[in-house]
Amino acid sequence: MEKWIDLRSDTVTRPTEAMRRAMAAAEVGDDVYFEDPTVNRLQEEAAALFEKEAALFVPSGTMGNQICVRLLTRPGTEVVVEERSHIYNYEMGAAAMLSGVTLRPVAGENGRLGWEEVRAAIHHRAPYYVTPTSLVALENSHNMAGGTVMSIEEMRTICDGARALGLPTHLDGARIFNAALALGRGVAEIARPFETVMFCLSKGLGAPIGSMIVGSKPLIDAAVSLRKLLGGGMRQVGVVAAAGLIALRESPARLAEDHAKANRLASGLAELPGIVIDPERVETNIVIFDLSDDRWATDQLSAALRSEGILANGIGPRRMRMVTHADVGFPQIEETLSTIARLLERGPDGRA
Ligand code: TLP
Repeated sequence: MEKWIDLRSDTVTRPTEAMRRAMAAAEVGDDVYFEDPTVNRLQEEAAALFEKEAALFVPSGTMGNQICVRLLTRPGTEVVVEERSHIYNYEMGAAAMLSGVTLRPVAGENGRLGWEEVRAAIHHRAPYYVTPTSLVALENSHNMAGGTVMSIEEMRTICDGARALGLPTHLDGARIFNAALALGRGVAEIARPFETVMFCLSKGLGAPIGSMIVGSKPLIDAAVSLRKLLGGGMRQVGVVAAAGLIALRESPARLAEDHAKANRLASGLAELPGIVIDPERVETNIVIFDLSDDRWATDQLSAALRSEGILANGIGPRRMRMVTHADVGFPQIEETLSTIARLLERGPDGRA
């Protein structure tokens, strides 16, 4: 039993017993010489599953995204992104530092972009003094929009439109398996129109560390050098990849449970006075809600929950995010709901 009910993110999961056993027994070699058999197997399986020519194991989603941005852009150009995307908000301005590009944020509807908005943000054959666009990057599922999912058709329309203008596309698919489940489609179909896709083994899939990028052989060959440049050449990293292999093979099958827990959490929250959430908008494992009771700010509710053994972060003065995952069960979801109900009734200063 976990001591905490930790709903801060699906990144907090501990490796399963099967993962720990596989890590202990992993066959390893020096991956900088491409000699780690476990890493090689993980990369081959990921490429096959995504129906791309090649895949590369990277330490984090951030590094994976940034390698792809660097691969597909040139300095002095612009990348079109959604305004609440991870690449834009949570990667420390890395695109500017590492690739010399600026980011052009476009407001989506619940994180979903349409080709019209994207097209309007693209500088194509613009006068010479306008920053040219070099890349369009999407995010699916969309984390900060509440785990929302763009349809295959929406993504394909954007990718086709971009390609017709000579532009490549990248998908931040940190939670692509959650998106695939919500869409009832395979990850390969989602990945098809994109030049590169990054996905995380260390979120809902439950591996302790690691992400993958997939794409064509020439792009992934170039990505190997960029990973080294960024300090991501990892030697006997088969000990980590072994857990990643289990995550890739076994974890997608249990994500439906995470979505069901998020659903239950959202519908329970919707019944509480002082909380605003539309449970219909919860499509995957992320639940975002607002506090309408002005006695409460998110930092107060976070602190009060922490003292009850529940961890959840604010993502704005009155907005909170809770993420379901393998280490939080249905009973803990019920406990979270009853604790929030009790706290809200009592008020932040302990008085009703
Ligand atoms: N997201 C983390 C935080 O950084 C916000 C989380 O707890 O959700 N793309 C997306 C869509 C992500 O949500 C994240 C991590 C990343 C990329 C970066 O992955 P890591 O943390 O492995 O660098």
